Amino acid sequence: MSDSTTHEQTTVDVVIVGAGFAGMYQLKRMRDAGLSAVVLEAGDGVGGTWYWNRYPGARCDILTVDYSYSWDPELETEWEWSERYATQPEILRYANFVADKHDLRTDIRFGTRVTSAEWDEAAKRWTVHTEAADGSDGSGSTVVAQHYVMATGCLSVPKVPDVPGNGRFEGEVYSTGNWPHEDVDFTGKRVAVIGTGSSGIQSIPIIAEQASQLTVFQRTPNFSLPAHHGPIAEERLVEYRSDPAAYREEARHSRIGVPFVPISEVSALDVSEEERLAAYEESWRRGELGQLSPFRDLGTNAEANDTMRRFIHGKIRDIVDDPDIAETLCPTNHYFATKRPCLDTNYYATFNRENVRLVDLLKTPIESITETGIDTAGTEPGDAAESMEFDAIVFATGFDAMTGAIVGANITGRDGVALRDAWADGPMTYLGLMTVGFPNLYMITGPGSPSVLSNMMVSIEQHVDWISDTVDHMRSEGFDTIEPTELAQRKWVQHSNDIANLTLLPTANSWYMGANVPGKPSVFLPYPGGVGAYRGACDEVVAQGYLGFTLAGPSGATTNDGVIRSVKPDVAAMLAFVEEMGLPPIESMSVEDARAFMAASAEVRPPGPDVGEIVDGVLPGADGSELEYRLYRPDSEGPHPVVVYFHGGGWVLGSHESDDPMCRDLCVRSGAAILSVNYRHAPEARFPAAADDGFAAVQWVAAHADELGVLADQLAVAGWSAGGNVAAVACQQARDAGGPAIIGQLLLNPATDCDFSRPSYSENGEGYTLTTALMTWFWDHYCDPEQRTDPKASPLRAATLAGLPPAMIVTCEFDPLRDEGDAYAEALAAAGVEVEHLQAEGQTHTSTSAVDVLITPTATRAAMGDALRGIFGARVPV
Ligand code: N01
Repeated sequence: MSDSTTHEQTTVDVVIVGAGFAGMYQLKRMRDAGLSAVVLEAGDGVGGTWYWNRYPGARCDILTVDYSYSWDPELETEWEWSERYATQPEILRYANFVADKHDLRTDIRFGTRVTSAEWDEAAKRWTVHTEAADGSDGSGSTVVAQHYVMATGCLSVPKVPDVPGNGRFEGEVYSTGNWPHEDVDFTGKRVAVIGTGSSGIQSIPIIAEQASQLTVFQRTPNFSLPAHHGPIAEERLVEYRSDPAAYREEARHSRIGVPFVPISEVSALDVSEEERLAAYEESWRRGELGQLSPFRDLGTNAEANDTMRRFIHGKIRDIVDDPDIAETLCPTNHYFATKRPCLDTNYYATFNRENVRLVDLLKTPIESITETGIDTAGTEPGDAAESMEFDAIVFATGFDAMTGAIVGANITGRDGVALRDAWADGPMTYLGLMTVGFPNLYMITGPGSPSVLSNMMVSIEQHVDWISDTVDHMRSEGFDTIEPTELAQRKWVQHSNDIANLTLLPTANSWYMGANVPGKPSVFLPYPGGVGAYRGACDEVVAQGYLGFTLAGPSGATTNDGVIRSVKPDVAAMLAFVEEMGLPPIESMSVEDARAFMAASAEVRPPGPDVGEIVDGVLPGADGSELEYRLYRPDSEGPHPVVVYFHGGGWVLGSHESDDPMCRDLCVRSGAAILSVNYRHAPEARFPAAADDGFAAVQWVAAHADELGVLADQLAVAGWSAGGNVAAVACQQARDAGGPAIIGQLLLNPATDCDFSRPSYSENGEGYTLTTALMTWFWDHYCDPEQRTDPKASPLRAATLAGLPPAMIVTCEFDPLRDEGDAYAEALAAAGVEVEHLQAEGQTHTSTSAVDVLITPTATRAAMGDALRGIFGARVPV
C-alpha cells in the first residue's frame, strides 16, 4: 500500500470521483482490500444526487426498502425507513449515517472538483487534477493513482437550459438539480416552473401550495401514476424481514433490481378489455415502477402499449376538471415508459387549482426569458406575444444524462486521446464499465449498463463489486493494467443496441437517447437487457478469464479477445425457450415421429403474410411419381417471374407445406411467384432422388410456365438448408444439360458439402438447434458414405462452378453449415459467378426462417427479397 502526501500531490492506489452511494461503497471496498483510496467530491457532504437535488417534493421512486445498501447486513436492522418512498432529507440522512458508521469521511475530500485527468503510459498511472469547488485554492492539487473510478452518477450534470434569454431574468432562479441548502419559501410569489419530467412533477404540487400563482411551462406531457405515499406495505416488509439476504439476492438477479416483480407472459392484446383495465387499475393502485406493466408486450408492441396509454389518458381526464387542460396533459407523442414514467402526489389534480396555469409550449413556445419574466409566442401566427411576470423561475429541465459527468471530467487516455473525442459519436464501452484506450478507468453505472433502467442501488453494488474483484485479481496475478478489446467493446455496444431496437424505447425523444441535449449524439445510452441478465454477462466475462480484456503487467500482456453476447437477443431468447422445453433431440426419434413432431410445431407458428393467391397442384418427379407443389402468387397482376423453392429438413423432413410462412414472406418481398416443391424424401427415396426431383421440377415449371401464369424466361431457384443443396444442384444440372435457363439462385444456409471438419461444426455443432448429431442423422438417412462426395450430394465438389447463375448466398454465424455455405460463395465467385454473399451475424440455422416469430432476422429476409428483385429486374410487377 502506498500513501505518500506532499503539499500539492498525493499518490494513492485508487482515486474515486463522487461521494454518492457509488463512491462511498467503492471507498469501503478499496479500503477493505488494503488499498489506499481517496474520494474527490465537489459537494460539502456525502449523498451525491441526494446532496444536490433538494427541491421540494424530491423522493426516490423505487421502494426505499429496495433502494438501500445490501453490503452491510447490519444496516438491515440499524436503519428503518419511515415511508415507502423516502424523502430526499431522509435518504441524505441515511447516506450520512453510513458514512459515519464506516468512518468514510476521512478519505473523502469535500469541496474538491476534478478538472482533468490524464493517463501516463510510462508510469501506468492516472494523474488527476483538482481545484477547490469554490475556487479558493488557486492552482489546485493533483492525485496520482493506478486506478481511476468515475462514481459520478448518471444524472448529476444539470442541463444548461436551452431557453432563449436564459440568464436575463433578474428575479430568483432555481434549478431542481442544484437546489439551495437553505429553505426556499415561495409563499405569496409568482413562480414559473419550466419542465415536466420527474423533478417538475414532484415539485409542482408543493410549489403550487405555497405560491400565489404558479405557471407550468410544459413542452412534453409525461406519464405519471400516483405514488401513494405512506408506510411500506406490510406484506413487502414480511418478505424482506423474513430473510433480508435472500430478498437482496433475489433483487440482484431480477429484471430491474427489485425483487419479486412478476413477469407476465400474457400479451395485452390477448385479454378482454375488462381484464386489461382491471390489470391497469391494479398498476395504478400499486404505484410502483417495477409493477406498472402487467403485460409482456407493453415495451415492445405499439398496439399493446397504446392500451396503457389510453388508460392513463382516461385517468388524466377523470382527474382534471378542465377538458382542454386535461388534453394538454395527455402524453401522445411517445409510448408509455419510453421516457421514464413518474410517480407523483396530486400532480394532475394540481391543475384544478385556481392559482395554477398550464402553458403548452408546443402551441405557444417561449420566445425569451426576460428581466422580469417569460415571453411566449401567440397561439396563432401574427398573434401578439404574451409577457408573463414572475418573482421566481424554477428550471426543472433535466440533465446531461449518463455521459455528461464522465465526458465533462476532461479525461485523456493513451496516446493523448480525449474521451470527449473518442465518444464524439456516442459512448463506446464494454459492459458499461470500461472503454478502449483508457486503461484502469472504470465507470460505475456507465453508459452500456442497466443503470437508469434499474434500481440504482443494486446496479451500483454490482459494479463496485466487479471493479473491486477485478482490482483484486490484477494484484494477485501481477497485472498493472486492464483494458477492453475493440472487438469486445464494439460487440457489446451492438448487443445493447440490438436489445433496444427490439423495444419501443428508441422511438422517444428521451434523455435515454441523449435527445434532450442539443448536439448530443442520438444513441440509446443504458443497457436494456435487465439487471439479472447483465450480471450474468459480467460474471461470465470473469469466469471465461476476463473475456474481451487485455491484462498487462511486468511479465507481459495477455489478451483474451472475444465476444460475450453475440447471438442476437431475440434468437437467444428463442434458444433458451426451446432448451427450457427440454424436447428430445430429433435424431433420437424415428423418422415417422420426427415428421409428426415437425408437423405439430408448424401448427402453432404464425402463418406468415397474406399473398395474392395460393394454388396447390402436382408435377412429375424424376421417377415419374407425382410431387405435390404449392404456388404462391403475389397480389399484383401477372404473369410473374417464378422462383422454384426447395424446403429445408435434411432431405428427410419437411414438405411443400413446411416452409409455408417462409414462401409467403419471400413472395411478398420479391414480388415473384414462389413454387414450393415437395420433392421425395429419404430414407424412402435416398440419394439422388431429392436432387433429381429438384431438376425435374425446374424443367417442368419452365415447360408449363404459361399454364402456371409465370414467366418462363424469368425462372430462379431458391432453397433453405437441404433445400439450398437441391437448388444448387438443380443449377448445376441445368447448366450441364443446356437448360432450362435459370437466371438466379438464392441459397439460405445451404448444405454444400459432406465434410464435418470445418470450424463451424466444432463451434456451432451443439446448442444452436441444428446440431452435428442431427446433420449426421440427415446424411445417414439420405446418402451412403461413398456417394456423399458426388457433386449431386456435395455441389461444392463439382468439377467446375463456372457458368452457374448469379447467386445470393446467406450464411449464419451460429450455423454448423456456415463454413460450407461460405466456401460455396467463395468458390462460385472464384469461378466467375456473380455472388452476393450475406453473412448474417448473430443468427442460427433456423432463425432466418422463423417468420413473424423473431425480429432481427427480418433484415436478412428483406435482403433476400431485394436480391430476387435485383435478379428479375424490371420484370417484377408492382
Ligand atoms: O429531467 P427530465 P428530470 N424548454 O429530462 C423539459 C430521475 N429523477 O430532472 O421532454 C422547455 O426528465 C423537458 O421537456 P422535453 C429520473 O430518472 C428521479 O425531471 O424535453 N422545456 C422535460 O419536461 C428522471 O427521468 C426522481 O420536451 C424543457 C423536463 O424539462 C431523471 O432524473 C426525481 C426544455 C426535463 O425532464 C430526469 O428527471 C427526479 C426547454 N428548453 C428525477 N429543456 C425520482 O423520483 C428541457 N425541458 C427518484
